[in-house]
Amino acid sequence: MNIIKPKKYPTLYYCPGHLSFAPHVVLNELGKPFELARLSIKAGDTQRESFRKLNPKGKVPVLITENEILTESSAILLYLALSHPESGLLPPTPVGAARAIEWLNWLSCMLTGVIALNFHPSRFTDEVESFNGIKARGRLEVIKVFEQINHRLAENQWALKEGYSIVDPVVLIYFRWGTLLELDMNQFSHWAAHTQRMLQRPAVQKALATEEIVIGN
Ligand SMILES: N[C@@H](CCC(=O)N[C@@H](CS)C(=O)NCC(=O)O)C(=O)O
Repeated sequence: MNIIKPKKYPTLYYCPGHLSFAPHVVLNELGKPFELARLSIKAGDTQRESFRKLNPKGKVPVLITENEILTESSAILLYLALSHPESGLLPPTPVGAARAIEWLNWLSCMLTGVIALNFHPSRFTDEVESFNGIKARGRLEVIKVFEQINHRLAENQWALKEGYSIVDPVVLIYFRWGTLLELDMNQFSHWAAHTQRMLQRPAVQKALATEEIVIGN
């Protein structure tokens, strides 16, 4: 694959099961043509020089539009929603939009925090013998945050009271990571119900099939 020059716009660079899943779902929801470029983090694709020319941070998602290279899941999601206001994927009120950012910011900070403690203890210490302690602590911290997510999802059908939005696919991918951490995700009953609602959506089903991943314990 020629990483630098996509054939069509927009093109989403993604790795199956990662945060790029959220903009992938949103692109499906919009129902307009787009291209996907699949990368493997495991195989080192995100650290290759060619990819780092697109995103020096070496992370997915990246969205290439005709004029821009966008990085950061929250920015990409916001761009997609704002450029398709008819989709209703972002509430039109200042407070509604702020609530969306509140969620997105919170969730994406988790990646470098409690989630990384579990999946990447080497980012926090060079002492291999400390890895298990960091992971164990990280697990407790994840559970605390997951309880808060569950609590917030008790209030409405979707993350925002206005309805389904760009936030919900991000919430879904964190649910999957909970299952990968072998947490019993059914303990988070409101979140588990949210996941079931998400799984009914054709855009989600299509993204899961394309990425060849499943969600659930
Ligand atoms: N803050 C970024 C985080 C993106 C991120 O951490 N992506 C991970 C996958 S979930 C990644 O691409 N990792 C590749 C690597 O570290 O080589 C965002 O919200 O988009």
